[in-house]
Amino acid sequence: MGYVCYDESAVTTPIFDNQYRIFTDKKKYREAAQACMDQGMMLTDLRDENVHYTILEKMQQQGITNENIWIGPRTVGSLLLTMSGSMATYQPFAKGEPNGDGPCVHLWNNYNGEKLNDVSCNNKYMYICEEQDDAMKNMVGLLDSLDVNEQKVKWDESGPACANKGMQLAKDNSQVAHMSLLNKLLLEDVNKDMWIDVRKQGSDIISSDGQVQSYTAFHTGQPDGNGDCIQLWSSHKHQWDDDSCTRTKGYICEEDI
Ligand SMILES: [Ca+2]
Ligand SMILES: [Ca+2]
Repeated sequence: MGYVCYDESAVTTPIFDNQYRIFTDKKKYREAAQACMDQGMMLTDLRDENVHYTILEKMQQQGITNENIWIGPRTVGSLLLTMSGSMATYQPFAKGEPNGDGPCVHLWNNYNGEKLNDVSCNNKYMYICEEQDDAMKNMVGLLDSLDVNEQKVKWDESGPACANKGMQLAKDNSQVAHMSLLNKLLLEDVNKDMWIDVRKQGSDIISSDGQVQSYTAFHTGQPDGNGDCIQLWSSHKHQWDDDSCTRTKGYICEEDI
């Protein structure tokens, strides 16, 4: 006897001609982000006040009140970035927020959803997905091209290990590339130090092909000069840290395009 499985608790509210959708099942941020992507959508950018207040109005019509709701943007260093890696242009944080208690951002029930708050991504909230625009589709493509390896190797060994898979060590030379790495680690729930294709050469930041790059994502207080290879530092939200190249860490490969 066959039957169809579906999650009855996942009530969805289509709004804006299906461009936005509110999901009322409560999930961790990464689970919510994955659920949106499984629908061909992405956690919403919440791009402006009009989108924000239309969502609040639709929720109220559905009797969804006093709820915390995940949106896509997360704090990265001092920036608030959308999942596709662009700057979040609309940031109606509550007074005193973001206070750094987590990188994930939600509509806050304390303010009837009118204000944003940063919290731990492990809280379980309802969430809002948005139909993917071109930047979101580009991000999905980047995520598919990345491969996270938890087996620990020295930095010098990480490039050849990727080459063995027909890939190369992942570059981190733009805000979008950086967000793709953070998204990948978050979606795969990996919180370990990771080598990437970034190192220091004198005062320059370079990749292994010798290309000097201007983009950096150092954690506050770094680089402090204790090594020439750059890791995504697990204890500091995977922002950059210079470290000894002979230490062993996981590594992220990308498709060699
Ligand atoms: Ca907070
Ligand atoms: Ca360091």
